[in-house]
Amino acid sequence: MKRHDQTPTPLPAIQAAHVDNNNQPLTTNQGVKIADNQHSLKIGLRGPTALEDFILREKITHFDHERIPERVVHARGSAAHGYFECYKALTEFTMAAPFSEDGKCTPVFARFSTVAGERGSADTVRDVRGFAVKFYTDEGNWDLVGNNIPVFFIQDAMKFPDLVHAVKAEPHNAIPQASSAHDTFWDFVSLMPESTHMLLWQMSDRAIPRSYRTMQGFGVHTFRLVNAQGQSVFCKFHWTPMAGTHSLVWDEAAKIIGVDPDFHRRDLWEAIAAEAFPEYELGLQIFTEETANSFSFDVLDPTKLIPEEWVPITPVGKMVLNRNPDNFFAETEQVAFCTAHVVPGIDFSNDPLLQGRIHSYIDTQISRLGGANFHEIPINKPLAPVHNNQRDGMHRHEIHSGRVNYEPNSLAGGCPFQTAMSGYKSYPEPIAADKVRGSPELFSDHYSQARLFWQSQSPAEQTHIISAFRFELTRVQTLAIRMRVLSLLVNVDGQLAESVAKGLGIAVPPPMPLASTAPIPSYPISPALSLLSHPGATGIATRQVAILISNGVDHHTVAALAEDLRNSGAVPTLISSRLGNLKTADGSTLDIDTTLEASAPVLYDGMIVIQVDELLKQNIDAIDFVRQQYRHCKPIYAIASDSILTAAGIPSRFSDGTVDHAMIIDQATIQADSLTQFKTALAGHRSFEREKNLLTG
Ligand code: HDD
Repeated sequence: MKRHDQTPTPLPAIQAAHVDNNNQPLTTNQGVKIADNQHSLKIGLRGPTALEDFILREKITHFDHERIPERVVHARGSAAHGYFECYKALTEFTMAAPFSEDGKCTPVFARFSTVAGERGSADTVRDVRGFAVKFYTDEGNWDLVGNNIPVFFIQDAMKFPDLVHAVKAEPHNAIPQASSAHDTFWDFVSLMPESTHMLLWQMSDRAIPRSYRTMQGFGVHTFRLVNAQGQSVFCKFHWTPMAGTHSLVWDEAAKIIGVDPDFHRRDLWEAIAAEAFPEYELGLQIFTEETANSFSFDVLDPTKLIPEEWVPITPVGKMVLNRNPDNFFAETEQVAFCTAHVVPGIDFSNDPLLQGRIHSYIDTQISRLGGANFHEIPINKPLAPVHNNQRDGMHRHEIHSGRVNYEPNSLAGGCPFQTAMSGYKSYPEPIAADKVRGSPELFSDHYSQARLFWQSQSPAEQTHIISAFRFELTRVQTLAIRMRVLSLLVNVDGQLAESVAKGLGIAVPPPMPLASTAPIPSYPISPALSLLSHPGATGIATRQVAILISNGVDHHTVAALAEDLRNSGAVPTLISSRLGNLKTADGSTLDIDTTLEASAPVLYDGMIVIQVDELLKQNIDAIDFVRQQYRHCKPIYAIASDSILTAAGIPSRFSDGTVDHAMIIDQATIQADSLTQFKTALAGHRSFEREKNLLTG
């Protein structure tokens, strides 16, 4: 696919499988037309149903088997089609097909997910997010199965089932759903000091993204790139959203779980439907084995990252998601990502977590998708032709003719044949070592990078991390577990441990003994680790704006505002206490989009409240709406509505007297300057300074 050919057309395998029911008669699965789809076949109108009713039986039997096992982790997810465009050929480092030519485009399917919750759980829970991308390259499928956090809880795949058992709902009562805030999770991680770094990320705002469109993605492990000459370098993969990195605040995330459990799914779907296509830049940290050996940590340890200041990120291309799936089950549910799916030019490192994953993903699809032929499901079919002697198995679709299903053969002219030159060759890494169970000495420093992350956060982000630890550990019922977590945190930062302990009403315990006597490496602060360092696009495209109005509002003002916002790409929604036509000052009417009863402040990135009447001013839902917008640090533009701000107890200044620039008040009508100020605040996403007024303790 070339750069000019990026129209969002379905992949050939999906196109071929597409069914169009338009103007078609209803049939059975055998293609027999159905005369009556309302009644079963009965012996007399009031009699029993005949066993011979093959139409009823086929329909019910199929229905009875409509569900497949959900993913054991990452069950809840949403996906989209798109393409990856390579900026410049990367042949110096890799022969991987997506990077072979300047401007080359490769079709992709990306699935974003939470980890712990079940398929029907809510989107905005505190959790790591999966960020999996299937590249349909002309050399076969390559799956980059990453997360939105660049490190992981454990260092070795051997511990993965334990980690997942601990974080999922507890086995005796299946509580809690999609939450790490319970004893078994914290019991496990407090006994696994290697989790500490990841825990800080998980308690940070990274774990409550505003949107799948505003979170980063990481390949996590060190991978290998291999060029056509067989030379190899190490590489880490980074996705950065062009829309910037933005998160929710916890109180808001928790409320969205109730008011719109599909918040992220809807957001992704609606953005693509509105042609505000989500874009992510792919960047690589490329480094040699010698460079890797100079680090104070081991690049095979997935609980460590390489600070950008040590190895810069080279942008190599961008992914654009431009088409929603046609069918959730056929595509999003049946897509099978496997870390083992690599193409020539991409190879593994010996990271013991990655090594275990290479097995797990193919294995899990076999029970999830009902057999070894899951690669034949349209969404999983490579664009590159498939020819081999693998045969039979459940649900085989392909029909191979002839008597030869082995290699070498002479009866089929030796076909299909091995391609010694262009076929996949594993990098011939020389290894001379004993067969052992254990981990390298450098794996035992569990705190320096946790400290690096902590120290690189802005004050607001640090405050949120403290609150998250307090929330989760308050939910934990066993005091000894709380104490053990604190003893890990002391090794990260005394102030952090103290602030968390204060919320728990306990004294800071002694630090957890270190696992090694090796000197502790120190890292300079890495500003790139703060979410605030990736503001992204400056505009307000796709931002949701609530416009709260009541009878008597000036029609022209509302229309002009809505149009201005729409022209900037934002999505205004007119809200009032009732649906239907609202009477404006000039006697005309305005169509209301939704009501205070049916909507919620947490669904909007900012709000405008215009000329509220006496009734709305006293409406508890309206007051609460404004108050929550304030509490969640979102911009509020009040036009002739300061009375409702007063009713909600909202100040326009911070406690130290300085101006809150996300709180804009006009006494009479809309002012151009104020609107610009509101839009700037909306583009900035949040005014965390406001927390000065909000935080206690
Ligand atoms: Fe995993 C799914 C990401 C460690 C075993 N994983 C899964 C998905 C993502 C990740 C994004 C969902 C893919 C989709 O959308 O279908 N997993 C990661 C990352 C890891 C990681 C970034 C560490 C760096 N995973 C990991 C380990 C193992 C697994 C160590 C096992 C040894 N992961 C699985 C799995 C899943 C899975 C059981 C469940 C469903 C699936 O594979 O298709 O095989």
